Amino acid sequence: MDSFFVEGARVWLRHKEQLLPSTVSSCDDLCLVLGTEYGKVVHLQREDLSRETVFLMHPSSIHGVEDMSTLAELHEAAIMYNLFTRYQKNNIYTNIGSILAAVNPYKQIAGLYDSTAVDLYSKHQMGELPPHIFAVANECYRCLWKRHDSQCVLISGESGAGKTESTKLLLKFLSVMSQNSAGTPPSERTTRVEQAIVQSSPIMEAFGNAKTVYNNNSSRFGKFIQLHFSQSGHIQGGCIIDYLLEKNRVVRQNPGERNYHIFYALLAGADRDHRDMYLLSEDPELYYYLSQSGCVHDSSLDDKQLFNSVMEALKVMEFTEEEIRDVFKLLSAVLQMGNIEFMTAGGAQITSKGVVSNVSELLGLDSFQLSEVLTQRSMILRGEEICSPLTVEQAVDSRDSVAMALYSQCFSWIIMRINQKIKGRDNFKSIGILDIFGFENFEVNRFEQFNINYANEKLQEYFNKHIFSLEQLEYNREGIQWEAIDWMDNAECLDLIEKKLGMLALINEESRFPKGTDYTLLEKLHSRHAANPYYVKPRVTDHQFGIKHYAGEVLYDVRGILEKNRDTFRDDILFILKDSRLDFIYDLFERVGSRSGDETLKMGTARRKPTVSSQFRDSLHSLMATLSASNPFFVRCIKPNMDKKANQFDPDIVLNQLKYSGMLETVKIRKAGFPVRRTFKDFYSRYKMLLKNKTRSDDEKQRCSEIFLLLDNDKKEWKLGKTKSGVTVIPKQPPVA
Ligand code: AOV
Ligand code: MG
Repeated sequence: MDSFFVEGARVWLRHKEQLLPSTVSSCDDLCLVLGTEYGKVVHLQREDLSRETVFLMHPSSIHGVEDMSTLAELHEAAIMYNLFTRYQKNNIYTNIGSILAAVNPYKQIAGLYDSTAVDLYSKHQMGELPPHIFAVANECYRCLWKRHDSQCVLISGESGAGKTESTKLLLKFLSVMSQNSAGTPPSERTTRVEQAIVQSSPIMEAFGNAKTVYNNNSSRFGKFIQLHFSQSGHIQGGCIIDYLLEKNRVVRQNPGERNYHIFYALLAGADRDHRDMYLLSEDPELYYYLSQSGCVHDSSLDDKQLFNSVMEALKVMEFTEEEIRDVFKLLSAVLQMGNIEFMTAGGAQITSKGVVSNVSELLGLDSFQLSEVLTQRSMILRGEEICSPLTVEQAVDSRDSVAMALYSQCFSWIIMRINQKIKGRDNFKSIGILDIFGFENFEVNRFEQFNINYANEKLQEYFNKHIFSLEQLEYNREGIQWEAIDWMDNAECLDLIEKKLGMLALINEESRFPKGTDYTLLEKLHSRHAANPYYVKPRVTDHQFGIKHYAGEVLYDVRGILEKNRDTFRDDILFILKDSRLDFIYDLFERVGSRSGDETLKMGTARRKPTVSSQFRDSLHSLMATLSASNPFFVRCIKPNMDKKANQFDPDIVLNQLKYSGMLETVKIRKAGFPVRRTFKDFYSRYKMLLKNKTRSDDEKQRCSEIFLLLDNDKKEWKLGKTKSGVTVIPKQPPVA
């Protein structure tokens, strides 16, 4: 009898194109019964069996490994099963060489991130302790001195995979390292900056995160946080760059989703006196901007507690009472703005006068002027003012555009204030952490998803470049032979989007074209790109185009794209906002147009205002340039299920992510390659004591070879190139003599 027919044997079962990890639960002469680890029972007739359909599992797969590159079996199923067995034991982190895979546990795991863990990981080198986000942070910190260049951590994964939580953990670890850094004690300023950086998270999340179908705390903007360190290891300053807040959410949300957290927090947390001051009610249902989606509460979100933590953070960041009041008044004005209603009477008329007067009071505007500007449009033509009435639909649009402008200007102002607070010297090296909005594919995808997915595509390109292209290049350069690995390149998809005459160019061209409409855009997209293998022209609908992204095919609704891309704001509206009695509102809009790069609201100036997508493309390109100048660490967040639930590992969901992120190829390249590379000189000086002065050679390469032979006589784990030595794992550092 074959050995794998023993009851309890661990095997792989090939089933419908998949390999399923299984255990033999019974077997007799006729039939074999297998229980798969993911919960299925499969009966097989003995005559069906061949070595192809069921084969024994390697012990490394059975027991699980901390580093995927030590798995003996190289297929996606083995990688996934390794994640699964570890996940079941609450080991959510796994290494793939120097890359960290993190499976979202959707629960708090006791002790995983407490101060003991921080302390432990800060005292050990990478590889000495189980894989952990703190190990990445620690290595990153040490590399500031080891490698003499700036570092960055790039966190990827689809919406809800755990990027933002990982970012906060990195910040937490680094700020403790900064506090405990040897040498001079941290200055008072350092401590303040550290505190402010940690406290900026609750503020940014309250204003920039919201509940979506994929994530109850979904980042609706991207951010790149740079921490500047001093030579002695303290954080001496920081800087946050934000990317493309989804401002449309302020006025519209999909069913089951919410507006930005801060609105609900304000209603739940402000006391009566404050609510009176802000002219606010307690009940979110009363506000159209909050109630339209049918979701105002979520059991996982504690709005009142969020309010308290935001208040505390605002105080730590030294926002003044007055500033806080100004911001809340603006938020209240936005909410009430949504309740302004119109009817038709020879053009739009406002039916809710009381609401307009509240909004005007909160914004320091003249109520009459506000009503006028919402219901008619005035233009100066040959020195004369000409007014034309708006339809109800246009009036609603103008109302919504004011709400969005107020909110997005306020968001930028908050980021600016945070940056003022954490600004410091940057005379040594920095660590940058990138946390963007993850890949999304909703039922209806719009301009926002197009940009979000484009950003993810860029990040994947950067990953590919580092993990595959540059790696290959280095082996060639060093003259080291190795087996090439076939990886999925997304360059063509990116070309479709951003190259000359690509989709972005078409969208921008059509945005500039006065007669351009969403439909003329769609026609052009179809006619120019229909033949591109990454472009999808849906057969049935007449308002969609699609892209085959690295993470899956997404159909986008063309309706509204041009307007969002043009992002124009009427001059007459801007004018009355600048006329506000309140310094805060005046300042928010006064800056518009006067600062470079912040011209998003101004229209009709001699210089053409850049479109949203061209600005976004430029900011992504400049981000990539910054990243290319630093040494990257990669964290791959993985979502175990679509239900946001703990202890639920859905193999199909995970497998898909492993596939599109190129995890198998990553494991292969890590396994085939020599990820730890040092120049001969560097390697020799670090490990020379192992030779105990016995070397006879003057040649650095020869000396390195002697050290390696001592460590691994079989020559399996190292290779010597032209200028560098490559090792599969970091050799244990010899004790300092
Ligand atoms: P994202 O940043 O990747 O999505 P988050 O970091 O917001 O995802 O994670 C989503 C949710 O998963 C969090 O609110 C937590 O409830 C849970 N979670 C994630 N990581 C952990 C962890 N390490 N431990 C415990 N719970 C965790 V988006 O921003 O939508 O792309 O735009
Ligand atoms: Mg996030």
